[in-house]
Amino acid sequence: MSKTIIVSNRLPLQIKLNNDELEITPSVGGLATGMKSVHKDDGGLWIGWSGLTEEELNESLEKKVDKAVAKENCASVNLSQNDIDNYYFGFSNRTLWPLFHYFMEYTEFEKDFWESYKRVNQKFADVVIENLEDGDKVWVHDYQLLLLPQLIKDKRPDVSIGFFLHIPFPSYEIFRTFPWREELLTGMLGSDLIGFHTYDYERHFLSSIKRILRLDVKFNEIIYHDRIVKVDSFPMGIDYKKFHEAAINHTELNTNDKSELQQRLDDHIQASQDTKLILSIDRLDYTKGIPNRIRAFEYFLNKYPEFKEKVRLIMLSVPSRSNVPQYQLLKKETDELVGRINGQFATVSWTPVWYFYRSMPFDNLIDLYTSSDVALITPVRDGMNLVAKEYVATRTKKDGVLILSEMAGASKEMNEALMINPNNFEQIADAIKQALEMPIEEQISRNTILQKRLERYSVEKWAHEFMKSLDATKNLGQVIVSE
Ligand code: GDG
Repeated sequence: MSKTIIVSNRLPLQIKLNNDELEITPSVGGLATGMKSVHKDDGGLWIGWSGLTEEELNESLEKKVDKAVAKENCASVNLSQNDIDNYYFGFSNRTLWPLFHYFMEYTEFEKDFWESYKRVNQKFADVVIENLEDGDKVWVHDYQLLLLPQLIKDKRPDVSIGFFLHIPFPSYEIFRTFPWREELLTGMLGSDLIGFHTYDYERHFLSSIKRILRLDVKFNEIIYHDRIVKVDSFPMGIDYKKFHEAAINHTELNTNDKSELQQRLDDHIQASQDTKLILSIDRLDYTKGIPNRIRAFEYFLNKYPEFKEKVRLIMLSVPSRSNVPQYQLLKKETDELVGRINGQFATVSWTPVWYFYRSMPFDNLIDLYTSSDVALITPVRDGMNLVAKEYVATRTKKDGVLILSEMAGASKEMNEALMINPNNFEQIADAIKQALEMPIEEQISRNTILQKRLERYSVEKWAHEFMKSLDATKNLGQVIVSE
């Protein structure tokens, strides 16, 4: 029976090494959930890095890892510490990530990073090819593996290959600065279907294809050698049911079953019924607009002083890529800004910003989503932003207001949110005021529409639509042959 091979940088598993014993737990992230029907229910295989470097594994441990991941329908690609430093922290996170998010000043064009990226993409290709059987399809994920589709296609032209980019594709003017731009584009063109979150990213990609490779593009189809490569947008959804049901169960908890965090949040709500909570959750990443958010909140408190002691910003910032220098600088800047605003405005009974620098278990995430009156999401660039969708999904009474940056891919599908430009503090301050004063009927009417849309376009539906479209590309190839 033919299967689908999913390929991503990391396997959907957390693997820990404990005195030569392996502890394996499945990841519960959005991608893993969305791909479940393609992966496990369909007899598929997931290929990726296990999270343990070659240096951490001796021969017998490597065999143990292979055996353990095989049980989860996975196969691992072995990477060395040098690969991780250069391909992952280097080329992926210091070149592609900043460039594709329009942070030119952070982008490093390092030949060594690029060479490592090519080598590691080849390592992935070898494992994919080793596991391919006739009739299999391949779905490659994200910016760490842009060269992989062509590496597979070269060896197995018969195989259908889909590629999905989870981050923005930048405009031609940005992309053209990239020294190895032709190689990157032709790497992607090994796919039969290339998917993006939004139509804008698709448009930017096609423009680079036309202007850099000078290829013919008809609507959303690229004529490439004797093949057609289809390009389309597939906005990724969330596991709506999981978030919505967790929120329903959460409201039914007895006091004794509540988390410590929830008890603190309840205390806060009880202490002053008219004090509101504004929430933000993101990885500590310079694309997420964290300093902008804090500065805009400070601006809001200065512009509308009547809200002092009546509102609190809860910021959950999850540590991320902390060995990359820009992330260390951002951490410092965030600490200082939070310190400044708390120092300036706090009273004996009120701290304006509650700041958590850590990741939290899923239940605490639900505590935060369900207790907050407003979600303030201000990325300066973001492929999609699933947090915006998760917040809305947990509003079981349909109250709550989402303030969303127009620079997030999610803004294209969430028109009922209060939309802001993350660089316009005046506008953010006014949106915060509007959100805090929004009549409950208006909140319900906005969230009703948003929830319906999120429920319909869940992450399972997203994966299904992508696979359906990939299957349909098989017929496109025949059109060319018969012309
Ligand atoms: C990339 C793109 C695109 C966060 N903190 C905790 C936690 N989370 C979960 C959230 C959410 C996910 O992590 C974050 O997803 P985002 O979409 O917001 O952002 P990125 O990590 O940057 O993801 C992005 C996405 O890929 C998908 O294509 O939307 O644009 O940058 O699901 O709930 N989960 C737990 N504890 C935390 O502390 N358990």
